[in-house]
Amino acid sequence: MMTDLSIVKRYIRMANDGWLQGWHERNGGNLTYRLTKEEVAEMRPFFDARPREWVSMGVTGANLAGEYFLATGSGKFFRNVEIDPEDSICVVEINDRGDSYRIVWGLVNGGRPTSEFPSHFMNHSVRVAATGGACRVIYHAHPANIIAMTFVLPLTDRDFTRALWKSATECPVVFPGGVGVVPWMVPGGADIALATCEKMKEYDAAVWAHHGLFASGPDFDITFGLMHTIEKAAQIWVLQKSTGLPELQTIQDDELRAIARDFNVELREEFLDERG
Ligand code: 2HA
Ligand code: ZN
Repeated sequence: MMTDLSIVKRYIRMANDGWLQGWHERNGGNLTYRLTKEEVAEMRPFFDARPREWVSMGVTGANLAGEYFLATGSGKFFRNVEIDPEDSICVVEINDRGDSYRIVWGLVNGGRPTSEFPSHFMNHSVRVAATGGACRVIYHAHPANIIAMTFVLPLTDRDFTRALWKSATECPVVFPGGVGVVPWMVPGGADIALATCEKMKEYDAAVWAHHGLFASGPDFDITFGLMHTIEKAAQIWVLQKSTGLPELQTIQDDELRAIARDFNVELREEFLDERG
């Protein structure tokens, strides 16, 4: 059956891993994966005999026409994905204009793909273009520490990137391009989708002020790992500030450059201060 397929198992595992991290209270967060042609062929025997109605998305991603996505359902809880995937997740097909979807499997008790599907869809479109087709995963979660940071740091890409890079030595290696920051906006609509897209043209992760984090990548490991690394760095930042003690030392900008040189990554130079 559908849930025996490797790709579906790995998708469910990622959703459950996020739940276990505490990033998905209630119906918080959403996960979409753009299927390969081979994966769609494997799935096709399990598709519903009659696909559901086409639903207009109000946004267009011409480069995603004819693609298929695994998606969490709107109002569904990550906590339930592993124990009841047929009720919690779905596969959707995109039409040949790239502006509508229809459910071809899953959400057996009714429902729609995630309320953030327009955001996910538009960001897949942007990331597919930015990565030459490599990007397949978009993941949105509500990790507490990165959200906490959005109350006390200026909401700029530079401030967040520097704070995170300096909180844990691996960070500049994992996200050398930095992270974008989207100001507080109403979730679920076209505005937050477009604002996030502007950031995701340049970054593979974007912070949503007072809300959460949006991350993208070529596969589940890399995307989950990016979310995990950013949130871990945010936790260290928050813990460090919470001691109330003055900061006696940190990683210097030239030390960030030294990491980049040895690990062969290119840091966004405009986020670094002048050479010392
Ligand atoms: O799915 O996380 O941003 C609920 C949300 C909306
Ligand atoms: Zn959210």
